[in-house]
Amino acid sequence: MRYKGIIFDLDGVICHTDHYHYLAWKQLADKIGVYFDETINNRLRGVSRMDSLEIILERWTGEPLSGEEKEQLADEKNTIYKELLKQMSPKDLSPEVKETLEHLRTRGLQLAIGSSSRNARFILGQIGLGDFFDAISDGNNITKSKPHPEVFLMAADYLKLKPSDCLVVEDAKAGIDAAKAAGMDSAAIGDAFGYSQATYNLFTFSKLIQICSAQ
Ligand code: B16
Ligand code: MG
Repeated sequence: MRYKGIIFDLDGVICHTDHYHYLAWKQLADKIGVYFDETINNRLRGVSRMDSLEIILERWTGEPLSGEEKEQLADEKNTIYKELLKQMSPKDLSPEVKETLEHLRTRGLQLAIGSSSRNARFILGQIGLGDFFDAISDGNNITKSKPHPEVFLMAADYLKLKPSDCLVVEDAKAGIDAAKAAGMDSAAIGDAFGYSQATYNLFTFSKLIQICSAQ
């Protein structure tokens, strides 16, 4: 097989927490009087919590905020977001994603998560995949967010695989760029579909089986 491991982004690939991110940021933005909409929210895909806040604060017109104040705002958003995540359950994992993951495992592939989120383990638990992946590289083990390759290089390292043996599945252009910077092939889905830097485009998640079956 062409690959030995697959590294999956979480939000926008395995499940959809993007709307919860939107609702939580929107609540915070409304509170501090900053304009925020779905288009701005799209720029937050794959971006770390603090970098997301910086994007939202591009429209902030008040006095410059201190690092501590920014941390407080990010914490406030995360509290709202985590409360929303409690609604998630195994019903938020689509049968197509579940069956494809199980099939890929039976083919002997190593499967990992490569997510910018610091809530990745909680989300995986909510959707019933708490013990499924062979490795999890997330926002808690990285210092630089996508498009920096760190999150995927760490995932490959946890799997004990060379980057060139790994395929990354991503919904964010920043994530596709991160895969390329890591020396990994990538498959773009959702918002990243059609992005020129991706190795493959996934019209549907199950198309991964075909890609991985090729020599
Ligand atoms: P948290 P992914 C990313 O997840 C989200 O796409 C992005 O919108 C979010 O800001 C980031 O995680 C950090 O999330 O606040 O939970 O640490 O797409 O890399 O799985
Ligand atoms: Mg994503």
